[in-house]
Amino acid sequence: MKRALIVVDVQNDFCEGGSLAVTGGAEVAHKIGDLLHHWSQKDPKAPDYEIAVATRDHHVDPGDHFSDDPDFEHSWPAHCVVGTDGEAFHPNLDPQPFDAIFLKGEHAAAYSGFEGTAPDGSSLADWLRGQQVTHVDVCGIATDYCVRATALDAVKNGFDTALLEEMCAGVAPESTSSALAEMRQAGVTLR
Ligand code: VGL
Repeated sequence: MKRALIVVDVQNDFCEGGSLAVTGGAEVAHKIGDLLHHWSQKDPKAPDYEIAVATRDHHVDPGDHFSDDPDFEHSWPAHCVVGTDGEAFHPNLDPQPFDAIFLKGEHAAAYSGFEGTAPDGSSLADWLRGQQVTHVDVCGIATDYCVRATALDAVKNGFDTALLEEMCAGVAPESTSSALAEMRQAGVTLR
């Protein structure tokens, strides 16, 4: 058994003050930063991850994923545009000791971190398998969109998958509770 932490899209635009702010985003960034601090200090109380990776929304021109009149379900205000501060990790996510960072969504919507690629071109699934990872814990933003899609794809790719519910923030209460139910149904352990 080898466990990895997957930190999904903890970026400025998804936190308070960003263009697609999710309530509680900055607090989630702080909690994950705290976890990463203890983990990187090898604190015996920290979870036993052998690997930590992050995903980032990384848009250039994602077509109708962006809209001037967004419905906040299928279309969104412009966010996480490459080269802007909104695309950067939130400063509360400190430290950022990631073994790899997977970027997604340059020219189309990409909710799942499993659609992302590392700088060497490897996909998240192949990269994790290459590290002999069997178990993943998923956290980040947003519970009802990118976290949901990433956790569901983790299960589909054969990883034993848990969601760190307290380290996630959702766009809307209803879609967040249905996403939690769907993840549980798919075999994700909610922690
Ligand atoms: C996300 C909405 C639009 C997310 C990304 O990271 O969950 N949500 N794009």
